[in-house]
Amino acid sequence: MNAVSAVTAPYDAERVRADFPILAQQVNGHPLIYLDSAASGQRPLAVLRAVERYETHHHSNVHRGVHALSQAATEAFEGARERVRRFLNARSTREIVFVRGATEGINLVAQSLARPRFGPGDEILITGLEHHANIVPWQMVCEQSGCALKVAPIDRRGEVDIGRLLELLTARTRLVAVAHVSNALGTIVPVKRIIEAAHSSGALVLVDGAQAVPHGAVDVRELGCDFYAFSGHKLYGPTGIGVLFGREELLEEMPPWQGGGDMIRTVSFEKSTYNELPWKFEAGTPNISGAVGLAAAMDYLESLGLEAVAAHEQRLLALATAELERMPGIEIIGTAAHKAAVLSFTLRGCHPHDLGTILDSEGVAIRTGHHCAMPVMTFFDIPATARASFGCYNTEADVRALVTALGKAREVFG
Ligand code: C6P
Repeated sequence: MNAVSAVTAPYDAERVRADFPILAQQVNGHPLIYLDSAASGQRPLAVLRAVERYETHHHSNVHRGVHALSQAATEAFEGARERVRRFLNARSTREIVFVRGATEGINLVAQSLARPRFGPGDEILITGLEHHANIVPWQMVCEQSGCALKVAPIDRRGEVDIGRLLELLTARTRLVAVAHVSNALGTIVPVKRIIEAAHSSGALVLVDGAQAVPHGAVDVRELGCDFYAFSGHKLYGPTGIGVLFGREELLEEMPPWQGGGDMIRTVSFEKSTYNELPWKFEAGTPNISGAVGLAAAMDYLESLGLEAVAAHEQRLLALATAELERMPGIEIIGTAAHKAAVLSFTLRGCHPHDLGTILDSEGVAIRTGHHCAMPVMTFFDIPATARASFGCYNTEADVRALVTALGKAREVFG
């Protein structure tokens, strides 16, 4: 993920915003200021239209029929897979498994790779900033197989303690599972460095890319990761679709984790044989329109330019950070040197939920809570944070609206 580099053409966020019809509405009598893209991005017209076109003209089941519609649907679905392959620069579409989202992708690796192969004496290494989706599946595998879970700690800035991580990386470590970007803190984790260290110690690496793919180009070959999981809905695509990239040699050796239609080659009551990659891991009718929408979202984002979007978001993050740092009573949680477009904070004397409600009454949508990262909250000894997150459509005016609404909240609670 290359967060920022020089941008030539000026980025026109107002024009980008106009591509997102949902943003042109009033909430509680105010123009909607959507600062919750880390929870779910909104969809541009290009995505809405691609899904509508598919549903209106091409829908049928995939891989099954000889009739024209089934072939059109299969082409659309497999075309989307090729689009994802290009987006990630994977070697082959055999490495691109469609799943429901990052959560399902991680569970697939936990159940298909780790559960049958890992046992007592083996270790899985994660970090202290993981989302529950990159903690609980590994805890389940540990219960099922007898292997152990190790956690590399974070520091007060919200950065992974790489020194400790390297100490915890031993010959017993079979897999390192790490977020590329923390959803609760915004920290960009130096995953390439972690991957290199893990590989030289003989461990595989899964990267949870849910919060990284919207904020910079990801090249799985350049990274060298073994698995990379993300969700379509954080990338301005539909919900219920996501991707697990896996290196072909690894996926080839892994057993299917769900059985049913499409994942088989032959079935008899005595024995079934399995389909080729990637369909071996796609039991049942897939989310076809979701894949079509995801491909359209990738086209859209690349038309804006991932680097340009990332640079724009970095400007908004820097502006919002500077403004909030000036406000007495506000504490920013997560001050890593390299952050993506996430700003978590607390206001003294005000529960984040109350803060979220006040901001909502001003039309400003932020997320409050533990952000499915309870260990992060425990580490900072807080129950929750308020979190503003930025996407390609946010503007400096959105940051000013956030600051103004926070000013009102401070008048109430200050
Ligand atoms: N984070 C947030 O508001 P799913 O639910 O499968 O699409 O994504 C799960 C997930 C995995 N990893 C990271 C780093 C994430 O941020 C998320 C989802 C949302 O932060 C919802 S809790």
